[in-house]
Amino acid sequence: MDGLVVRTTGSWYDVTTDDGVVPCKVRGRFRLEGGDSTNPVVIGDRVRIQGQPDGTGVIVHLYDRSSVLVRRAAGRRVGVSHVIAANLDAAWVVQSVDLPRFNPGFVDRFLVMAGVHRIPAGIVINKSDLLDDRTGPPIAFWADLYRDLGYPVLLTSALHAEGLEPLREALKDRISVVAGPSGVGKSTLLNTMEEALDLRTGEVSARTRKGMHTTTVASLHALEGGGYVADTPGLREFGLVELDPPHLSHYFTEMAPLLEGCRYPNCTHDHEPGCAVIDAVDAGEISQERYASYLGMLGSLRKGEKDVGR
Ligand SMILES: Nc1nc2c(ncn2[C@@H]2O[C@H](COP(=O)(O)OP(=O)(O)OP(=O)(O)O)[C@@H](O)[C@H]2O)c(=O)[nH]1
Ligand SMILES: [Mg+2]
Ligand SMILES: [Zn+2]
Repeated sequence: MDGLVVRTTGSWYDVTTDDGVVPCKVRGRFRLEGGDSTNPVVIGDRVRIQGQPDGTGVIVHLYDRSSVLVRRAAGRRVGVSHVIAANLDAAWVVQSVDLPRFNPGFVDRFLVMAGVHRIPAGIVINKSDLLDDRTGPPIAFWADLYRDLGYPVLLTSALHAEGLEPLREALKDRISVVAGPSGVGKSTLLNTMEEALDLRTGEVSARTRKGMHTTTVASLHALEGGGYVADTPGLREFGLVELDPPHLSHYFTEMAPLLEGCRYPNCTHDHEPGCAVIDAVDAGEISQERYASYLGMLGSLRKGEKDVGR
């Protein structure tokens, strides 16, 4: 029997089949084949299962994945990855206008990792009800910047049920994931958009202005209009994996078309003479913010390489 993995908790995997949801275990060898990943079977995986007399199942085969969204495992070295979900058609990074504050570094890292795995990505900016004289200008700046780069940017308020129609349309008939820091309102947004969902939501701490990590496991949900969406636990940071420093610029959409113009083919665009990217930054064609973000990522990739080499 074939099915779709919709939830994983420790050693159990909920698999949706023609007979409904079957709680499954994984045959031991998958753990060994998982390689450098902390989790061998993830939501979005297509699997074959063998039913057991007690109504549970055993996952006996993992079908090839068309895509994966991967980040560096929390607190691990660069070489160890955590697969968030498989077989994704789209990946949305969710941020909020405030509480917690919009985090462009998180967005840029997410966009790079989606790019590496060839998953079309977009940005949801939630809590639009918190737009005011203070929050408005920076949010307008970031929204324009990412739109100019060609990414879809959706502005929503889960609280006031505003901006949900474009989101619903974007999620229709495909498998998508929403990911972002804790407390930006990922679960609230999905609950408001899709009444049948009853995802747990939590407060943002008044002291730290951050979320409390309410969602603890990723889960995939069928949508009324067709398609599936994955809600995921909030992340402190989005760690990069599987990237050589000279390749990073390929995933900055404003840099990629310029790379032929650099004097050195393995230019990292931070110090080399004759660099087309540095020229474009100086000419104001690439934003200072994105370039700073690029340099930050380059630094952490280099640092990570050294860690792994030890
Ligand atoms: N003002 C405002 N608050 C919102 C909005 N959406 C969600 N919230 C609040 O933000 C807090 C966090 O919401 P959650 O949906 O639990 O956030 P999350 O992103 O799922 O967080 P984790 O599961 O911890 O990753 C809750 O108090 C929500 O009521 C919104 O559009 N506007
Ligand atoms: Mg949540
Ligand atoms: Zn260069």
